Amino acid sequence: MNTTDFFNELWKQYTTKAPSAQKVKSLFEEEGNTVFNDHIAIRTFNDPRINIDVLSRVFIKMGYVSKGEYRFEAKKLYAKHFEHQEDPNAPKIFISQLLLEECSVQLQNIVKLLLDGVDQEVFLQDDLILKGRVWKTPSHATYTTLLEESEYAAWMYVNGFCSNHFTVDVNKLSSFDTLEQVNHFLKDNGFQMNTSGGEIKGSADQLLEQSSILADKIEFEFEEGKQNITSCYYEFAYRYPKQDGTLFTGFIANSADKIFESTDMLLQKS
Ligand code: OOG
Ligand code: NI
Repeated sequence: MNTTDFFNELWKQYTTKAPSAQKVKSLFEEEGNTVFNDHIAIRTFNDPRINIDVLSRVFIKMGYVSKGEYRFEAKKLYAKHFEHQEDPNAPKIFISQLLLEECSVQLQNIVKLLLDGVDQEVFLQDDLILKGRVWKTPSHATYTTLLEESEYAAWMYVNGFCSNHFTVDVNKLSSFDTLEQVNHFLKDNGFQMNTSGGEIKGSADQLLEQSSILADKIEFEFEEGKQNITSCYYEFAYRYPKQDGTLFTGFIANSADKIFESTDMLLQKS
């Protein structure tokens, strides 16, 4: 599969889980914009079978290189971002992993058993991140147990491998000059913003401003029956130039920490 097909397929799967993203993109297009994607993000556990090193392989093959690393103490997460070596228009890739050894033994056992139950060949495939949840049907009881300890773990348990968000490159929108204007437009159209840490995370000083709408809620078939879960969300990023005049391409840990919460059910109003 070539790079374009890969990202198209990823977008297709993402928008089935996050129909709001498709709606927002269409609204921007109706205003005369062409929408470019700044980055995508993938979540995983740091089990050696599916850790960042494993999930990034497919991108390395496409010509991506590792550029930055980030640590989220409270959430027990570690992340890396990747950029394409030649193509500055290729979306950046942000991959995070839950540090299992810092979690409870109970959580570690849940994840280990889950992964042990999967045909191990699946983890070696290049299109793993297009496969969604590759383990057995989740139980709502286990979901609740995970949720008490880590929203990230619970989200991963039901959603599996995918792009949990795409990101509108606000610099390239023709009908908006600022992220504030974008947020205003989103709220006018009835979308709920992630307000954790403020509607806009980051600043011109930090060379990156970000906002996101809350993840869509979808009905999910657990072992015990149907329940709502959060799926994927849409992000908006505005980048500022560095001293050398080129745009900053990294991420800001403090902002990312709050962006993660876009999938937190507790932030949802209704
Ligand atoms: C990633 C959150 C961080 C950013 O742009 O800082 C992020 C996630 O929700 O998995 O995307
Ligand atoms: Ni992001």
